Amino acid sequence: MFDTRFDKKKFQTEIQENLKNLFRKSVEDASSQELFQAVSFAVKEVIMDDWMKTKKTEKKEESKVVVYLSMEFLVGRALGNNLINMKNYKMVEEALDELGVDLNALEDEERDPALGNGGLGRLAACFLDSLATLGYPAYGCGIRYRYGMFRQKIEEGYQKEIPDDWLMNGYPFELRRPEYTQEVRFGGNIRVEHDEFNNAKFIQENYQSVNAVLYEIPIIGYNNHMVNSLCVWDAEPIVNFRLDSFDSGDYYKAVEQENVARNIVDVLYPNDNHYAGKELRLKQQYFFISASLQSALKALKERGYAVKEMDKKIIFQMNDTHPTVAVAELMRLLVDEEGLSWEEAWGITSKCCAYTNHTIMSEALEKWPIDLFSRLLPRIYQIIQEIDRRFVEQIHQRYPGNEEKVRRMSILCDGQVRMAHLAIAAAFSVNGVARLHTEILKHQELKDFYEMMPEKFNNKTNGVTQRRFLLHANPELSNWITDKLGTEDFATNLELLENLKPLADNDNALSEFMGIKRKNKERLAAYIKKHNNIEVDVDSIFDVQVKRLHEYKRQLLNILHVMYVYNQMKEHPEKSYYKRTYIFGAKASAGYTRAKEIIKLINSVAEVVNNDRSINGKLKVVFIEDYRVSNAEIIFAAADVSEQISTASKEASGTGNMKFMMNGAVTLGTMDGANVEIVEEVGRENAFIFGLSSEEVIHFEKNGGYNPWDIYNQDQDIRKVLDQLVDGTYGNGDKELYRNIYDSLLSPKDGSMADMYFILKDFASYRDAQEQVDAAYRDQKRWAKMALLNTASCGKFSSDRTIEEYVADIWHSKKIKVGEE
Ligand code: 26W
Repeated sequence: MFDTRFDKKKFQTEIQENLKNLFRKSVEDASSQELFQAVSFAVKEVIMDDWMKTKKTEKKEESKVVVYLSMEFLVGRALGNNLINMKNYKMVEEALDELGVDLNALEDEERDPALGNGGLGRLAACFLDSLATLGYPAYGCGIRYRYGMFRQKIEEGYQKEIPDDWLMNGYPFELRRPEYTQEVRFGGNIRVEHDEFNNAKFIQENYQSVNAVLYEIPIIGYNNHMVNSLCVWDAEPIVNFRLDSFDSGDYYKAVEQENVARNIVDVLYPNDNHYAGKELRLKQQYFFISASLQSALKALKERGYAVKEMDKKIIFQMNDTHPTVAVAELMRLLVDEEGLSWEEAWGITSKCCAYTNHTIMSEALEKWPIDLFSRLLPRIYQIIQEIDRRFVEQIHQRYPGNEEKVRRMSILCDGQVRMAHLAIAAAFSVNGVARLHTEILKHQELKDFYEMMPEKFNNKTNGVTQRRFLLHANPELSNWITDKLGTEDFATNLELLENLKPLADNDNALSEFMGIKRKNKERLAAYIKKHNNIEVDVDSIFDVQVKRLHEYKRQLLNILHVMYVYNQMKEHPEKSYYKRTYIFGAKASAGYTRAKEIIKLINSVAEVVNNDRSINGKLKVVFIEDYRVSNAEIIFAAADVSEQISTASKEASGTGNMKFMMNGAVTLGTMDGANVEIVEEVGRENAFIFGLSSEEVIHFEKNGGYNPWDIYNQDQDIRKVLDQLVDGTYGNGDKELYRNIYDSLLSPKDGSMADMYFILKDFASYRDAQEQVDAAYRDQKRWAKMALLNTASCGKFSSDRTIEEYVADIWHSKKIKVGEE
């Protein structure tokens, strides 16, 4: 079904007009990039009507709006996804075909807007897609980074970071909205004045300020004409002096302002799960939060509401602690600017703000040094002091004389501002992102807070959007499902996939299903041939681990196991091994040395293994360069095995695991994050589970770990693999190349716990699970059944379900319908 409002002829004319106006060219002499631009602008033109209608309806219905505050929105390419959601993909494909243009090739001309690191940013993008699809008025608020996540090049096995100049050719879908510009102030000092009633007024002086300029990106609902906005802020200097009449003081001030503005939105911090405490990052945080909150307040008033009604009309969802300064900024706006009393303002703030926790990794916790914080945000710091004073009073009341509690829970402590504590003290809702994660928060990490305020805590298991990760990423499978179910409704109701379950006993259906997997493997094999110049066999098992490189995610366990398998093949050539292609994709934070060493190791192993003719190509290792949303879509569709092997308790949820499952890959994983719930849905017999449980891990951690030397001494195969790290096998003769990795597993030089992530402890169990994978795949029918049942059981993991839970338990917002008129 096509959208009737999309006229093919008109659309073609529009493209030609755009080519003429933008580039003075016709279809015949335009480049692919120019065509991409012209087509995107033609699509945007259609979007505009729905966008205007959505805003009108939202105002008319007096909707409560969700404001999703996030430092990251990893939206991925827009063109194809927008067409899918507008239900015009096929029609545009046809229209372009008639002009002799290939839509697929145009899609590849779009740079990924990489305004995020990994899970947290991509989750935000999935949520926006679901909000629009379900009909909830919502705004994403974030930063328009000039440079997004760096592009990764692999040179001689090492990661090189290349700046991501994603705006190089312009971004056709954004809209600049200078009329919504907000001023944001930094630094200076606070002067207190008293009015005739002795009310204190707080005046910020000698500050530097910048303009926040709004860009809107349309977020299109699926088949419902709803268009929400992703609002991203750019920084510009405030120029308010005349060149002909400035005195030198003004001039220098103006140049200074320009400098403050210039670098704020320059670049996304590429740290995932690691806090670095950089002043510029705090600037970024306050910059987008102040701009977003000021404009929310303005919009509220413009719609004719009293400030005191704010909690009925707006909800701020804080995506991790990164936007938590919102709590204090809202208090400032309400108290200093709107003249509310502290109590009134706190009542509103705590009813408007909710907080999502995405990690228990202690090194990820944001704690700002007080001197830095108070220098940059003097008034905000005062407000946090008052919030802390009152919070500590509450703790005292509840636990009289318990100074230890106060020390553990206060917001300000040891010269630092603890952002998570600020978030929990202020928010009415604190949620984790998978059941296990929430339980760990309640009973370990945030135990004190849960004990004092249990009513705030709740779980919202993550989900992903099937529009991008099934419909767009895997059209073959989507069409097949449509055919089998006799409906496309799974696009908005993923639970319908359950009706595929009977097909698990239908030989025909199973072979069709695996036929589609094969086609998708061919597509990935072609990508690999083109980018890596490696031939991979589509009949081999595609065993995939793609995600950020982090020690807790244990790519190291995976590659050590590959080294083990390779040794086995060499030592026992008589044994049979099912052909396997191990596929990795991962970016390491620029400053994360260990992570970079692991990338180098993976590439070194690939080099040795892929060029060893004696193993007859039974084993291939591929490292996919520059893993990002666009190539992820190709990868998920082609995977047989989904590696989700984090140390139990460390992965809050994982969302890649869900994307693999949706596309019929079988999980090989630990009982961590959302894997627990995946296994619950698909059945333990349709996954490969191994390793320590989260309780066991936590128990070992509390008792100082375990002794990895016992394993080294007892298991000769593991010993051999470890020795190979330091005997030059994979170092081109350099024995020192992987010494640090070796030491981290057996005897860390920095006094930290040996094998902190229990890689050797879980190795034997992982090896067993891998052998089970091998055996299961040999039985093609059994495998097909498992794979199909994974797709059929993924219904729970739609972000539509997640969003409905947020609405029911936290946001309480209402759907709107954007009319045809
Ligand atoms: C301050 C540095 C920093 C940067 C990013 C700290 C923490 C983060 C993120 C919270 C890390 C992150 O992306 N966490 C992931 O969030 C996903 C969405 O909920 C989960 O699925 C992943 O398990 C979790 O690692």
